[in-house]
Amino acid sequence: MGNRTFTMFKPDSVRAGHAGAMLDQIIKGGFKVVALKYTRLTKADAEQFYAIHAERPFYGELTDFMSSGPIYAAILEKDNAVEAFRTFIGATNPAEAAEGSIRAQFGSSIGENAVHGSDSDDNAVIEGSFFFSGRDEAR
Ligand code: 3AN
Repeated sequence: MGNRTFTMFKPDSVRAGHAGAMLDQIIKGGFKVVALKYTRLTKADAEQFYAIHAERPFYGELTDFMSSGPIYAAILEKDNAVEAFRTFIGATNPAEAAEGSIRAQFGSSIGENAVHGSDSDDNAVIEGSFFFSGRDEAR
C-alpha cells in the first residue's frame, strides 16, 4: 500500500465543469482513488475544516467560497502521496504554479485555485476522516 493524501475539487473548478478532466489527470498521474464523494460544505462545515486558518485574514472569504457550491472530496493513494500530489497540483497561487500542473490549468486566483491537497500525512488522515469512514473505502 502506498501513502495517502486527501483532496477536494473546490467550488470554482466544479462550477466550471473541470471535475472530470481533473480526475482523469489525477488517475493518469498514478494516483489511485481510495474513496470519492460529491457533496457540498455548509459554512459551518467549512469553518470546521479550515479551523487551522481561523486567525488568517482570509478565513471568512475562504469559508464563504468553500461553501458556495458543490465539491468533490477524495482520498488518494500513491508512494509519497502528500508531496507527490502537492507537486502535481502546483503552487497555491495559480500564477506561480508550474506549467501543466492542475492549478496552472484550472485555477484562477490564490483563493479560487481549483483544488486542495493535504500538507502532511497527519493532516491527510484528519481531513480524510472529516468526509469518509472506513466503510467508504474501495478495496
Ligand atoms: P495550500 O492549500 O496550497 O496548502 P495554504 O495552506 O496557504 O495553501 O492556504 C489554505 C487555503 O487558503 C487554500 N485553499 C488557499 O486557496 C486559501 N488562501 C490562501 N491564501 C489566501 C488569500 N490570500 N486569499 C484567499 N484565500 C487564500
